[in-house]
Amino acid sequence: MNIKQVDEVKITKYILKATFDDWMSFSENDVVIVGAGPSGLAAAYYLAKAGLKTTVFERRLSFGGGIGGGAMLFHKIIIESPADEILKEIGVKLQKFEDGVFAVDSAQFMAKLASAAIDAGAKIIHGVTVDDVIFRENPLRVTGVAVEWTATQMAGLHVDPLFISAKAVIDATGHDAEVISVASRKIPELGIVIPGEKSAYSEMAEQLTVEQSGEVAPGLYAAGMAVTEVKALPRMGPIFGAMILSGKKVADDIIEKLNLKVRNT
Ligand code: 48F
Repeated sequence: MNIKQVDEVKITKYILKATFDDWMSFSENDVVIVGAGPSGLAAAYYLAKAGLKTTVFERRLSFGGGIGGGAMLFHKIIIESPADEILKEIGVKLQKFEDGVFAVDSAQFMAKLASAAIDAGAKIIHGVTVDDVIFRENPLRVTGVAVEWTATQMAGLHVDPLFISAKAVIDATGHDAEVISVASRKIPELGIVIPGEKSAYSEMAEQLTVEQSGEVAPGLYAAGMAVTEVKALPRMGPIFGAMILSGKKVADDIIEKLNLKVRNT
């Protein structure tokens, strides 16, 4: 077998060219999603499938957020209907316990969900932290995010970020609702109040989290556990149906809004 010979400098040049082609493209987006956990990946899957230019920025060098840790590091989590339909669609194996309640393997769940989002056309960038938003007045709205290398932040270096535009920004950062928090603090005119999530009450939390997922200020949306933080909802623990359905609900809201805008212009 003859392996193609590529010298080191060519490797460097090809990586830089391919990377900067991508960064040039995704500096402007239909939707930016912050966080590649279950809600962010589900939103990315449906938005990309609808043909919207979708970029996900993920702080860590992996996918899945809280999926990977399973339940107290046990490698299974619970899914309830109707989210099982989505999992079937993307090829996740379900172990049925009772009507509408299933256990899934956390590794397969996060791999299949990430792969479904990427195959649908979403771009996922690892190792990048969103630490602020961009906004415009008249009318007041969030119009994008500020991004920084996670490594730069961890090193505590004083480095200015780059800015990325989006018609819609989704906070899918989990319990801390990091993007909505920074927007509420730095742009008080948005009128966002963050009461914080309540203790566990799973059956109520699942329903309310999905229902209350959506726009929290013009251009800024909450999905997943960020919703419980912003809407003072209870937590639910290692049951993940609402995370997937929350991502889908936010994607559907954005698709409808952006399509309406196109029709009206
Ligand atoms: O925490 P996470 O999994 O959020 P989620 O989609 O799902 C929550 C569940 O995993 C679980 C639960 C369900 O019952 O309670 O906790 O709401 O994923 C959030 C992702 O966002 C990344 C973080 O590394 C994780 O992968 N993230 C957080 N803040 C930032 C970020 C940030 N500022 N910039 C980029 N990525």
